[in-house]
Amino acid sequence: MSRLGTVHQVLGGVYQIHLDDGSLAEASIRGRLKHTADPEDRVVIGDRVRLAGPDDSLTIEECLERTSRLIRAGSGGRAPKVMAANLERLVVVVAAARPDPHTDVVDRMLALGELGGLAGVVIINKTDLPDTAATVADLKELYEGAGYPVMPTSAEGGQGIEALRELLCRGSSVLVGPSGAGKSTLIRQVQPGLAIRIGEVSERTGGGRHTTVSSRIIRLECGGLVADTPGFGEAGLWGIDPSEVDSLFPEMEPFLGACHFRECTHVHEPNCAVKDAVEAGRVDPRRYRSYVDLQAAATES
Ligand SMILES: Nc1nc2c(ncn2[C@@H]2O[C@H](COP(=O)(O)OP(=O)(O)OP(=O)(O)O)[C@@H](O)[C@H]2O)c(=O)[nH]1
Ligand SMILES: [Mg+2]
Ligand SMILES: [Zn+2]
Repeated sequence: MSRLGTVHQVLGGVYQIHLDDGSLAEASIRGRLKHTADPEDRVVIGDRVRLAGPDDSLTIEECLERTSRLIRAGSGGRAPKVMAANLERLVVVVAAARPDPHTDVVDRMLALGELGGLAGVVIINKTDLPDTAATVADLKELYEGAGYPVMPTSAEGGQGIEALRELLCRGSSVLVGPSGAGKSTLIRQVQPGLAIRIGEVSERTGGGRHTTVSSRIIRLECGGLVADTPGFGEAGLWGIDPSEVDSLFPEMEPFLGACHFRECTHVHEPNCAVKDAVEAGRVDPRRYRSYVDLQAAATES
């Protein structure tokens, strides 16, 4: 008899499963699924799986079709990495300072979410730190202008934690963002007492120390599912055609049909509606720059 469950954590080849009957179990995986080269076939957190075998030695027999996926391209020739499956929302966490936010990194993460079918939200954390008001206002304007909800938070001062709790208690979310931005700390603010490791920020670099080393899904007492992931900086797009990159930038959408050339890449063509929109201040030049970078990366790969 087969049973269904959801993968909540993968550690050293052991899969922690929340079975649909409410119980927890560990499972191993069949060789065929383990050695697959296609990232679409690698079993990751969030995956719905069919299991077989006795309770004390369950095996994952099959991975069901995904409703969303977070896949980033491998850097330096490494294989693409699936980070999470079937989650509804991508919450990009950056710090207003320590570490300083980089909009190109945020843009790439949001694009990964768009590509995988997750709804993007931007959290600007550490608003308690001195001299960050201008940065917070700037990022808020930038990402609200692009169509994303933006929530300033402070795990220290409590700002925005109630709103974040409301967000995370609904449906399922995956938190991504640079190491040290405060992803794990925020989850613990939402549910105090949760056993979750928090790191320090390096005095020297202002960056984090990669405290969270493996992704896992936490079921909050309020019912929400939240995946905490290790911080990562580079996040290339995987498996996208260069001509589709513009569809990952929601604020460009209104202009996409209006370029002179039907196959316009919005980079070097004349009479480009997207470039006109940038000129007219309707698309932020930083977002456009990120678009150009991702477009070029997709063309190379
Ligand atoms: N001042 C301030 N510090 C914070 C805030 N949130 C988190 N921190 C601190 O930032 C450091 C890093 O927090 P973590 O929660 O470990 O960061 P992370 O994003 O999970 O990092 P990785 O697991 O390495 O990806 C810790 O020292 C936290 O106490 C905040 O709102 N304000
Ligand atoms: Mg962490
Ligand atoms: Zn164009």
